[in-house]
Amino acid sequence: MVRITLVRGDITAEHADAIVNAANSSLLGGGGVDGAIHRRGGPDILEACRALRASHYGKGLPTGRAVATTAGRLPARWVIHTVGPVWSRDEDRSALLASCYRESLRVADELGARTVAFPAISTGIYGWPMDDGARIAVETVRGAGTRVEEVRFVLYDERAYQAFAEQTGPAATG
Ligand code: AR6
Repeated sequence: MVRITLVRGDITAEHADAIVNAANSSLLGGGGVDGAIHRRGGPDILEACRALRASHYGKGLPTGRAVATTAGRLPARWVIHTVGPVWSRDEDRSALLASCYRESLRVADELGARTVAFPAISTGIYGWPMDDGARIAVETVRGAGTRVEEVRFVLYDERAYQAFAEQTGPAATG
């Protein structure tokens, strides 16, 4: 079964086989973790994203899907870009958020990645409530049936870390 660990920090510093980017469907970068990944990873990532747009995703990468590129200058080998749903008060989009985690792990399996680092997808600019985002993340990874050995949730602040720790229990924390 996949081992889940929690760390507090900046995902661009992670030495994992793959790190996951909370992207948008344009794949052309943005703010938040997406901005940080492109900034620190350098132009090769954007170039790879542009190539993917041209070959496969002219209309954008659909919400809930995932796709991999080089990690450029980052310490990881690959960046897996996934598009989280914008949180909605009126509509339950949980299945799409779960799909981001599941699809990212499916791509990681295709790549042969053993360690994968995730941010708390959709919980920043896209407005998803942190506790619920943490619950969906942990439940989905536990149920994913992946060959990935370790999933590391890299949480940017104490509030996010505590929300995930609530879901995993003490086994995942340092
Ligand atoms: N490392 C780890 N976590 C981070 C980092 C970092 N360097 N920076 C932010 N976070 P967000 P979203 C946390 O907004 O909500 C972009 O413009 C942050 O505190 O990055 O999925 C995209 O292009 C939050 O808990 O992603 C999209 O347009 C979590 O990462 C849109 O934002 C996700 O916050 C996606 O919004």
